[in-house]
Amino acid sequence: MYKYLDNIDSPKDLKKLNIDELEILCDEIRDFLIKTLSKTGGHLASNLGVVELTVALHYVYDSPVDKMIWDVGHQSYIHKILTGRKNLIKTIRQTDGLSGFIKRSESPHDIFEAGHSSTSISAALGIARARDLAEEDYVVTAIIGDGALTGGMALEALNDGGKRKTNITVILNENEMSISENVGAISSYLNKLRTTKSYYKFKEGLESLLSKIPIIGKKLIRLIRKIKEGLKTTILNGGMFFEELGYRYIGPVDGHNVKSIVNVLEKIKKSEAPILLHICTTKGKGYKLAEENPDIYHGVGIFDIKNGKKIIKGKKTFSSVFGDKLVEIAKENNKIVALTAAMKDGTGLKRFSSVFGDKLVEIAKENNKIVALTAAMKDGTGLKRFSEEFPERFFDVGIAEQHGVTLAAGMASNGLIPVFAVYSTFLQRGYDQVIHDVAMQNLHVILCLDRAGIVGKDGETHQGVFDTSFLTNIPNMSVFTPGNFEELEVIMEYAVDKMNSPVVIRYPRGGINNIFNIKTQDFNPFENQVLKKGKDLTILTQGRLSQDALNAANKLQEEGVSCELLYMRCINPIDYDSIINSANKTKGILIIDESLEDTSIKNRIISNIHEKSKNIRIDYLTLPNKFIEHGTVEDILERYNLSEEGIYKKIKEII
Ligand SMILES: Cc1ncc(C[n+]2csc(CCOP(=O)(O)OP(=O)(O)O)c2C)c(N)n1
Repeated sequence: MYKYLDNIDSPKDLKKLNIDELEILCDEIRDFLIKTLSKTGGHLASNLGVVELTVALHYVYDSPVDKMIWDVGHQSYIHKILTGRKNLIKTIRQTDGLSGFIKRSESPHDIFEAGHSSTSISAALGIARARDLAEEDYVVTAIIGDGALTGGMALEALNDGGKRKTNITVILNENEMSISENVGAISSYLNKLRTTKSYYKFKEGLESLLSKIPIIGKKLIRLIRKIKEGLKTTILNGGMFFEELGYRYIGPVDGHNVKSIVNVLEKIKKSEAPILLHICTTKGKGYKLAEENPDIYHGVGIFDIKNGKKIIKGKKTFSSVFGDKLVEIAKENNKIVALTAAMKDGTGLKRFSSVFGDKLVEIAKENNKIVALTAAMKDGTGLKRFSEEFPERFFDVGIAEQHGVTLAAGMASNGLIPVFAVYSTFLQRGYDQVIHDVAMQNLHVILCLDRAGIVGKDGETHQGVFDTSFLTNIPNMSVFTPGNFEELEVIMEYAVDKMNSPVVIRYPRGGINNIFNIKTQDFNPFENQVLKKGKDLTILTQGRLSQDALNAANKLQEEGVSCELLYMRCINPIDYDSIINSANKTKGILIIDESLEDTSIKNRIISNIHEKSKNIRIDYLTLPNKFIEHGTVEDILERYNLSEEGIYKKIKEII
């Protein structure tokens, strides 16, 4: 039971409180967030950092008339709480629950959707220019973190907005962190500003002091305003970068002092000029473990509030039950030893990201041409170890995927072998660079695409379901889709040692339990592998769905249906010969692909096969042609029949 929070169902209720009560409300919100997110998981640290800011914004401004645009949107939970969704926060990121990001369909207070970073200033400018053309009057505010400010788009927008003097407020939430520590020269500059005295306070204080001096005081203020530029340069120097770009710089303001923020927002509310308000916050504020480890608590699963320990929930697998039981037995019996044949991680404890990271360290030890790149995703992509072992060969470019790709191209053109680990969805940002800077020059850049396919709780903005279409149409580009950890390792070796052209290696979030026998010795990675022979239907699979397909085929075998399973490890170029050979025998193909119907490789296969043979029936099982919603990976795959059961049913339907 919360004294104030319980009574807040909309920003109107918030406005009934006085400023002292706001402070108590902030404490209540923190408590509510920690307790709720410990049971659901989510972006805890980022949200704890913006409690006071969000409360102040909704206290001073009149949402949704005044518009707030949240960059990335991962820090919008308090905004959701204050705009009528408090009781649904417990469903956040769950299947059929609230989105973890801004969603226009959820509330009129959600103005502009995101998930990828650095878009808020451009969107705010667009909204403000539409307002101005319609001669309307309301406040437009972009709220952007110092991490997101490293993205090129944010700087493009600042550049545009400052010149045209579009009336928006940019609130820069500086906490010195992206997901891991923030990088780059602007970050160092902000850091310096953080330690300077508040320019805003000083200037306001000075002006109010002078205004008290009769007659001469006003003249002095005018004079001071006139020599403002010089004064700033010589004495204050605060925010000059932003002032030069055309913004009135205000700050730094303590982002955990709700009174100060309310005070500043009240003052700038009526401003006609573009403003950059710099607030300083602590990521994870109010939960000691998150303050100490903001990177770990950036996005968390379910955890124990007392000690921060992860609580792993989910379906039990035979493997995990076996593993737990074996430990229990071994404690009692010291004769027990455990053996495995390269399948230590079938239990899902290991992830593709960590296998990738460890393998890259191993390869880099032997080959000093290897360099690793990330766009602010060192931890997520598994590059932490590499960054520690080879700091001089590791490059975090900030949230700047475009720059990352071209930087890699430059490195490759001068003899290095760059490996850029990037999430499938974020590489969408670097598409032109992949074509124009990497592929066209046929450079040996290795793009390791993590989170390919369905990613789960992050939903629409993060699903890795487009790269299969946008990367497999590029000349010179080879695209591999390893189906288990061991195959990832051998493909990485192959890409480094045997190739001298652009390579993509795409793999899903987490781990998989593919137990089928993928050839990893004396193999040609461009050829499909026959996993099971059959005569009734050819099934084409790749990546993580292959095991489900094999299980379904085996089950059908018992019912007298014999499927031939072709495992594709490379989806560009496609090994059409093996497909046509098999299909000439079975007269039917089922293509299974975890991409959208229209982005799937099925389209290329269908047109190629139909050119060669008209009497082969082709069916497919893909995701539907829409932006795929959030939910657990299992729920989403099951929902769209990309599961053992779904594949089984589809084959039966065809046969
Ligand atoms: C284009 C893009 N690349 C990477 C990410 C992954 N990502 C999500 S939040 C984040 C850090 C953002 O830092 P900041 O803007 O400072 O916000 P904070 O969480 O620190 O408040 C990153 C890198 C993303 N959302 N978009």
